[in-house]
Amino acid sequence: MLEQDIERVLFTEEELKQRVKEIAQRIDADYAGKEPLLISVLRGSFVFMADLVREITLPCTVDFMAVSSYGGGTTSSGQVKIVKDLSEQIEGKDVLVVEDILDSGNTLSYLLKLLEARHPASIRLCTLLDKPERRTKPVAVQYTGFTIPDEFVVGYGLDYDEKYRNLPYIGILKPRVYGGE
Ligand code: PRP
Ligand code: 7HP
Repeated sequence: MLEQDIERVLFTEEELKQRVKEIAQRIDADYAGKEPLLISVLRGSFVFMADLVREITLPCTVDFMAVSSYGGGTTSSGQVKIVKDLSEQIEGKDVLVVEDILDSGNTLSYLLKLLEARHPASIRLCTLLDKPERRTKPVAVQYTGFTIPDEFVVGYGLDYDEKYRNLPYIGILKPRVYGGE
């Protein structure tokens, strides 16, 4: 069972639902009269994206990009790989990048630069979780769900070694699972 590897629940399903709704309301207000393109950074953000987009009432479109920098471990390798690029052009569009977690900033500083070079009308970042203590590269973020301490978390799309993404809540993983104390 996945449950036995969880040290403690950080955010319950209900707390996540409530926060996602609040973020969607801000997005609705900020993008009124516009038609934002939401870009989900796979794989981790697929659950958050699916919930967020259903709380947004504005007309919007979605696209997906897959990047990887963690390999199988709990720290970024520093090397960002584009595994799948967008299906559509973003030039002239109001782009909102949707992520599950901002940690070292390595992935997003790379990705935002890459997307800016394609000349969107605007680009903003929405992350469900932010771990500011771990930041090594500065990243400007406009929408944050929760600021969390430096603990390795899983669930609601977030993985360790590709597992735990299907937990409906976010929990701290027991360090023994990844060879910690
Ligand atoms: C996770 C997460 C972010 C990145 C954040 O992706 O989805 O993209 O790490 O970490 P950083 O700020 O230290 O770069 P991961 O590489 O684990 O891939 P995944 O989305 O497939 O889980
Ligand atoms: C990436 C990542 N993936 C899952 N849980 C965390 O705490 C993470 N930080 N960075």
